[in-house]
Amino acid sequence: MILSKRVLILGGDGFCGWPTSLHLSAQGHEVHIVDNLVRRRQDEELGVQSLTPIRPLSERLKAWQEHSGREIAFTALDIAHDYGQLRDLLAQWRPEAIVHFAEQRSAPYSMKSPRHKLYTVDNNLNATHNVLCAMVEVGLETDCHLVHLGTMGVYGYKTSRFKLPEGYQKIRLLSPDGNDSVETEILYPPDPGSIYHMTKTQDQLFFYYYNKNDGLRITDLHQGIVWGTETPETCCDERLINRFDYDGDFGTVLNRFVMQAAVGHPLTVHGTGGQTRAFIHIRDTVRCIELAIAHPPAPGERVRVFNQTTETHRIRDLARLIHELTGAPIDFVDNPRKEQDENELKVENQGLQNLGLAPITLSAGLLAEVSEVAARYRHRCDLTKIPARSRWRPQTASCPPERDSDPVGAPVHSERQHD
Ligand code: NAD
Ligand code: USQ
Repeated sequence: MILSKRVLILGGDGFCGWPTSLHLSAQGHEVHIVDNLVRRRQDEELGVQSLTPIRPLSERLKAWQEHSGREIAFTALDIAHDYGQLRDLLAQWRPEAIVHFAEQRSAPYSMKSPRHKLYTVDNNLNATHNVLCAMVEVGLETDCHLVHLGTMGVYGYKTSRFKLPEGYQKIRLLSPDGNDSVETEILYPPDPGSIYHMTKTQDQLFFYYYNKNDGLRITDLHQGIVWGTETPETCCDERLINRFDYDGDFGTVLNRFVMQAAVGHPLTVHGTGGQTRAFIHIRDTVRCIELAIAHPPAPGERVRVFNQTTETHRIRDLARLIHELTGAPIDFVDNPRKEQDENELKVENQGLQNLGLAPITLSAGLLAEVSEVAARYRHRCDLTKIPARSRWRPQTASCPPERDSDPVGAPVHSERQHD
């Protein structure tokens, strides 16, 4: 039997947050979404829309109530800048679990221009720190559990002889003369590959500090690339449909390949496609969050880290698979990113499985499901938005800089409330 909890979902209007909110509500939890809807404004900034027709949040919530009889509350607030409102909400509602999705999550978006770098750092670091600081200010050290969505990218993508551990690395410290040594465990050395990924490595230090100093109970989920789009809850009414990002900034690789095949666009493999990455299906994302909430770390326990990923794949192998299934041609394009052309990746991921996760892995049936959604809405695709134009290396004359616009149509440094 599920023990019902009050769960605050920060970023509950997003790609992972929306299906998670519905899933937890369906499980009997009392769910309250906080979101400043910046992701919808980023679509406007980029001149693109989710492939699927996502409804305004108020309509989504009404549809869920009609469908399930369950209510999800919503507070519009910028957790990176409206500290006072966030603190007051925590004080009044006293969540037993907080799920923190509310960060700028695209690596290409974070590298578009200096202003996008500033925005990503300002938004993500202040968002995470405000949550932690507010939890302490209102006395949620032991009664509440923070579940954060981190990324596999904190470890970097260098080939290692060993499996990536779940967060911590055993090391042996040598005395300067080499005659003495002591064994200890440290956070795995961070190696971010973009400004976005760097913010997630900084989040880890915030968690380490607030856990050590204030005893906050925290789970950091290092999630791989999420693919798929629908969960049992989002597909039961078109008004509940999840977003499907396909553009060069927010679209992620596997969903992009599937939709590219559906709209007749060549599959855009960056470089040799020898990059190996970690993946998880959206239905497993929501299940992992459910499991993390059900199993909080004990009071006094260090930050718990799980690798929230079920499988690894090389990008060109995924392209070949989609090619075999659909006949779509493969285009090996210049890689706009600075990343290793080829890497191996072995990942420890037993933690969530030990809590009960039965992984969903890549299959033709699941790909067909994504393909069916992509085909249904292909008339909404703007083909000009497919190429990835955000570049990691300095611009050259043949590659004009992207528009250095204000990322969200508001001052990057908006005034903070420190009351
Ligand atoms: P998303 O952009 O679709 O959703 C994020 C949500 O947070 C949006 O609704 C946005 O409006 C909101 N938000 C952002 N900043 C906010 C702020 N300051 N105040 C209030 N709301 C704010 O992203 P997603 O794909 O759902 O990812 C959610 C989390 O999971 C992110 O932290 C991301 O780093 C992590 N993650 C995602 C993936 C993936 O493949 N999508 C993989 C690994 C980890
Ligand atoms: N790639 C292509 N072709 C494309 C798009 C991407 O070859 O059309 C390549 C990229 O160069 C990269 C890999 O595919 O090597 C993955 O790119 P991605 O855009 O799918 O994923 P990434 O930028 O790593 O970010 C996504 C999410 C992010 C999350 C991360 C998990 O946007 O929020 O943290 O996946 S991880 O990759 O494990 O760090």
